[in-house]
Amino acid sequence: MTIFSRAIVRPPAPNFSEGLTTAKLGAPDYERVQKQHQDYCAALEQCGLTLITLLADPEYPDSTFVEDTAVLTERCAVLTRPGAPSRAGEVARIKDSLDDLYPSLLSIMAPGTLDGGDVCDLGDHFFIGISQRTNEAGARQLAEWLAEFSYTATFVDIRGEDGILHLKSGISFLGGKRIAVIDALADRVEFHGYELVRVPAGEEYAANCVLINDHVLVANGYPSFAGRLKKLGYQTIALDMSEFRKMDGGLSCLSLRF
Ligand code: CIR
Repeated sequence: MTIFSRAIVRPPAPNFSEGLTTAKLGAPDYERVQKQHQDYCAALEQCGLTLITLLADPEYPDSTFVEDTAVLTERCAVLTRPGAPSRAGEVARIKDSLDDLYPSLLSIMAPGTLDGGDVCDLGDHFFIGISQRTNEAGARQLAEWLAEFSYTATFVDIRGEDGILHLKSGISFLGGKRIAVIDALADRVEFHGYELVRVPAGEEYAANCVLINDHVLVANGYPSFAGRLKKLGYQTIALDMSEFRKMDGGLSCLSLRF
């Protein structure tokens, strides 16, 4: 299992509420979102990670969702090419931080688009979502880069799924052959051979959880799913995500773990 030691995070900027969203949950409160981000960072530290904290970047209101800008693995790092035009410039900003950490950075090139939220890393294998943000060319390019480093990949087309922005809005890796999955994706052939932990109906948002070393970060307020994880022996850390959710964000998108 991958052991993570560090994470990159970027606090939300004062104009966080100007980012993209489809959720009709009202505008996020800036003080609350700052507090939720601080709690998130504290949880990452509790998992044993050392944080690299970037400066808030008001030029890109969605830039706190750093996960979408890069795919970091043990053997390579790939800069993405986000599917939302308003987020394209975030990649050059994250590149500055990654240049020091990875000797050679790979890139997704036009016409490919790819958001890190569509990339589910299972160790030696990856699921790559084809979504509103990640197109087939982007998914193919990433799979080709990964293959050069002896990783395998499977595509999961989620374009027909309502209510999930990215693949990892609907699935999460839980170690070994185990993945958390929402009902809408549970019958996909791509997941045959995996042990599925079903996310109960009504708790779909909780599917975006994050396994980090000995802990799993889960969104607060989804008791059935949290109970299932505890029963399976996971140590969970529940975090209030209300303000990020208003901007379609989940737990995984707030950090790049490596
Ligand atoms: C966006 O629409 O791009 C942001 N408001 C939310 C991105 C969430 N990222 C993720 O789930 N990986």
